Amino acid sequence: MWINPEDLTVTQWQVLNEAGELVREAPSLGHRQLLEVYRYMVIARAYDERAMRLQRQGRIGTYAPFSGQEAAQIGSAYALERSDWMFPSYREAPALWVHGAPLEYSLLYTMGHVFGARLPEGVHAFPVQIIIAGQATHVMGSAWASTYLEDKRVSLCYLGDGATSQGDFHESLNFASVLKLPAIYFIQNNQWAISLPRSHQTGSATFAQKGLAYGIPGVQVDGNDVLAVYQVTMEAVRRAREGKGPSLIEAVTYRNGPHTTSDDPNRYRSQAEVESWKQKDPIVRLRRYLTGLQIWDDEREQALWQEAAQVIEQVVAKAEGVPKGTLAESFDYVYATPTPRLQEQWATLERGR
Ligand SMILES: Cc1ncc(C[n+]2csc(CCOP(=O)(O)OP(=O)(O)O)c2C)c(N)n1
Ligand SMILES: [Mg+2]
Repeated sequence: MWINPEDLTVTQWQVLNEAGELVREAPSLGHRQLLEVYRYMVIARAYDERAMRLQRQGRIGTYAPFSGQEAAQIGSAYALERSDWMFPSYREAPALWVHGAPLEYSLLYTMGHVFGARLPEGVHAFPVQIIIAGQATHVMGSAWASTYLEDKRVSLCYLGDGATSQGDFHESLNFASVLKLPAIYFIQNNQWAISLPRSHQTGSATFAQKGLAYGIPGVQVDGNDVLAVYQVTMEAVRRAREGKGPSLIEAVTYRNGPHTTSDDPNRYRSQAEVESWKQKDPIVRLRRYLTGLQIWDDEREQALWQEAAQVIEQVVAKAEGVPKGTLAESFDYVYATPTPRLQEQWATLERGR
């Protein structure tokens, strides 16, 4: 008579095990695409390491590192068409990059430059969302617009484990299900919401099942397995494009670094935990697979990291070459006509000079 959560079994989807061996059939990606995905992952890691150092040198502002989450982000973004819409949070530089946003925009963003939040024309992504789960409502609105316009676009938003406790998330799921919208809720369960562990975040056994009460299918995927992430996201994209409604994906992964550069994770998590996740590193796993396919070796690995360093050097030079913004600029692009409150704030600022 009772519907019991214990009766639900969720099996984590995996394609590549930690040794980089196939545990089931691989998605249909050719060698060229596999190498492209690996290149994205390595350059993203190099970017992250460099950005951490730039912050310590005072060259960028507060930074939210993503190291450890490359497979979750790149595997999912790779499944989208460039014409689809992406709604990122503050940790998604790699996903944005795969979706066509030049990396220097992410750096500009952390420098507090307004243009960091204003992506080039033709990049179908919204600005970084800092308000936890705010983008869940946007993804729903965007997917609704696509239904209305019949443009066959899919809208995907990235959310953290913490975001699933916000009302916006639940309201959005309900709308998306009732209206059968082409929306994808991609949850990166990186085990922590700042210092709050996953165990304190929810009483649900998984985040994958969060959509069920709303009538939304869900899947839990090994978020450090880029092939598995790509495969399940492709499935969600197909469903959305065929008009079958929204999907929810939980990618189980780990944030290797601090929440942001102003956080000290040693105060709330053990070194043993961090070490255990290093064994599951998404980059190492794909490298092992590529090596097994005999399309990768040490020489290529070295060359790729050298290329990554050069790419990042150019990204830094481009971002630092953009003239510093003015404070006045932060009032632009908010409303076409400034509201009385904005005018008041501006006047206060002027008086304080
Ligand atoms: C509405 C709202 N409440 C609180 C915060 C402060 N805050 C910033 S990040 C964060 C934790 C989010 O954790 P999670 O959703 O797991 O994402 P992660 O940072 O792990 O990627 C919180 C509470 C915020 N930005 N917005
Ligand atoms: Mg989290």
